[in-house]
Amino acid sequence: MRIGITCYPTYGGSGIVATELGLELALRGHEIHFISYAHPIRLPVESEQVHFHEVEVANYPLFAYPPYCLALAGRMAEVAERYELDLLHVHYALPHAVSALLARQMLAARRNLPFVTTLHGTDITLVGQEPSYFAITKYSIESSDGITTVSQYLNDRTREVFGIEKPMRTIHNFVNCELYHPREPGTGAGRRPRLIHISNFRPVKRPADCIRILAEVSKTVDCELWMVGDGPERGPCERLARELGVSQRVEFCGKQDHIERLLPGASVLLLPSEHEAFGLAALEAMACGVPPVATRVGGVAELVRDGVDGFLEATGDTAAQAARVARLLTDSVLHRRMSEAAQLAARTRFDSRRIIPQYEDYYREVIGNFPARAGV
Ligand code: GMT
Repeated sequence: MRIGITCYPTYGGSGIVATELGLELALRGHEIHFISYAHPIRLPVESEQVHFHEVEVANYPLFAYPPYCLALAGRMAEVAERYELDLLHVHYALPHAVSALLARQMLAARRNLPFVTTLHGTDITLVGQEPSYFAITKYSIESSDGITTVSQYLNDRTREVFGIEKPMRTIHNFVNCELYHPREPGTGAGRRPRLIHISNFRPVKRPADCIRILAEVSKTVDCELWMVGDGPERGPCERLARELGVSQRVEFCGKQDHIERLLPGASVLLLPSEHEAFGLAALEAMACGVPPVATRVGGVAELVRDGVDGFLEATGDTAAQAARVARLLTDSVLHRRMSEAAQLAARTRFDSRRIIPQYEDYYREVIGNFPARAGV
């Protein structure tokens, strides 16, 4: 198939999933065209089956806001026609599904261009519920030829909040277990255990809770914390670390391209989010044998089985999360058991080799169901 993929190219779960999906599909012989305003971060510069088409957004003094949505629609239509795309797959509803809808209409007389929208989380739980975006989010979802959600939780929530009656397919996020795996036994031995948090440091991720957890755990266990990523909460986290007297134990690593190299060096992943449609960072950690201590929100429980391959606690209950972390750091038998269970879950339930065919099947279904053009 020839597939156009649109996503946010910056750091964030939806862009990462879209990029990894495109790369995996290319490995399986499909021709992939990324269409976005910048090169997605995890996309290699050169790759035979993968192409990147930049969207240029011309500005004009009259525009208070350059109309990216329109420039994207025009580029989608142009790329679809030139490269004879079979389908567009957009990640994150706004504005991508609206642009895809326009592109499909622009080409309607000349070519079929069905589009699939994958809902990732905040497009439904936060942004889509803003009064100014609610109706257009609902319309763009209802107009999609196929809709997927990254968890059953998000599927149910979308139905509930937007009253969507069309079928939506749940396809869980995935991880490439050949790339994400534990490191050789013995490496890193002798240094103090490390906690790790990976996010875009938005308020919804509650990264400051990681600092509180570290402060609590380090009262009894000598440990450190790596904070990977960047965003608006980073400054407040740095200040809190100073206030709580743990700044010597925290490393703010900034944005990192090779998470798979950092994760295996950690003992526990912290995911204290307020909302989480899935929790991709937890899955990547599990594949590396790093048990997550996460919050019991959204779709996280579809991934982390409490007490089996990680722990789930209430949002904001940093004392309970710290107690779980301390136990994992001091009980090596428990840690080994959870680490092995986490790897097994990643391999048997969420490996890309299991999940990617679900997208391929769905694309075929959507293309097959797309109404034929009049006279064709
Ligand atoms: O907040 C982010 O990291 C980006 C965000 C998004 O909405 O694009 O991530 C979402 O998509 C990820 C990939 O599908 C999911 O693993 C995250 O759970 C989800 N984030 C939230 O729901 C807050």
